[in-house]
Order: sequence, then structure tokens, then C-alpha cells
Amino acid sequence: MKLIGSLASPYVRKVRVVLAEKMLPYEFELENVWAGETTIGEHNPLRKIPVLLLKTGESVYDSRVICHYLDTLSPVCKLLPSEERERLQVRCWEALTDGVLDAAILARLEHIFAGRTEAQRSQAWIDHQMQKVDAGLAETSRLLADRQFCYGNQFSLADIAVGCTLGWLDFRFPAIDWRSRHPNLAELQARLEQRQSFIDTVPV
Ligand code: GSF
Repeated sequence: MKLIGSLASPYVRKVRVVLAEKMLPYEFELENVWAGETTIGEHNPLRKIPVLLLKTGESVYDSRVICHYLDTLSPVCKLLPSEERERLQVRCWEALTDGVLDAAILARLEHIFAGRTEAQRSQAWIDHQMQKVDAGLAETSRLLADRQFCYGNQFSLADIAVGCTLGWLDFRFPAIDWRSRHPNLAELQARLEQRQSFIDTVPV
């Protein structure tokens, strides 16, 4: 398998952490989707990373689809429960925390997207997105409460997804003081950051 992605993308990081936790071998190809000469469109018409290329030549996207597929490939470190109702809960965690990322990335793009001038930038749009980030983090913290893991009594895809979101916020939005607002998320993140899979995929 070959994973196409970048070292900074939190969605790609989620997939890399899953691959590491499940001890699945893969090739990693770096791609800058923002460069004019990007060829990512050959594998994903949406021109987004991550993309997983299977040995059959098929391409798989997006990160959630990839992670759910990877979990079926090996019994090592099961990341999604086998019972459908429980799987739904883990998927909801992932949707919530990926949604925080989606909003934060839209806000960031409003600042950095090439071709956008200062005058074209909409503070109202940025505020709209950042409200979602705040509300999503508050809900994540409420759902975690005083538990050690996001879902149930063991490490799952929910923890990986939340950890990648919080790690990316530290990377791109260091001014957001989510740790003092949500000490339980800070504790979760401190535990996650000790895992080798997280250490090996710190965003740069
Ligand atoms: C989001 C992927 C994404 O936005 C997923 O895979 O989970 N729901 C998808 N990737 C970004 C890179 S990043 O911000 O992590 C991307 O490829 N953006 C290129 C574009 O043209 O939007």
C-alpha cells in the first residue's frame, strides 16, 4: 500500500497513526496539494490528501474511509468495535473531532489561501468557523468527562482522531488555549503524546 499525504496534515496523521498502531507496512509519498504541479487529481478528483493506493491500483479516500478500511486488515489493535451500535459511537467521535478540524482549516485558509487579499478576507467567516471549533472542543470535553479513553475502556480510533485534532491545533493555532479551558482534554493529549505512533508523526 502507498499513502499519499503531507507531514502537516492532521487527516494524514490520523491515517499514519492507525497504520503504526496496527503495524501495517506502507510506503509514504509526500504530496503538496497546494502546489500548481500537484498530480493528486490523478488519484482523487477532490484533489485532497490523504489518499491510500491499494496494490490493485484502486485509490481510497477520505481519511475516515481509509482508517475504517485499515482496521479490517489486521486484528492487531482493533480500533473500531465489532458491534454496530458501538461502532456508531466511535464514528460519531471521529465526525465531531474531524469537524473541529474542518472548521479550523477553513478559518486558516481564509488567512493563507494564495490569491486572497487582505480586503477579500472575511473576519465574519473566520469567526463563524472558530465558533464551531470552540463548540466542538467543548462537546469533546463534555463527552470525555473524567474517563481515560474517548470511547469505552480502551484506546480506539476516537482517541486517535481527537489526538490528531488537538495536536494540529497546537501546531497551527498555538494561541488557542484549549488546555486551560478543558483540562480533561489536556490530560488525554498528554497520554496520547507518549505513544510511539504519535511521537513518530508530530506535524512539521
Ligand atoms: C479532508 C481532507 C483534507 O481536507 C479527509 O480526508 O478526512 N475529509 C477529508 N485535506 C486537505 C489537506 S489538510 O488541510 O489536511 C487537502 O488536501 N486540501 C486540499 C484542498 O484543495 O482542499
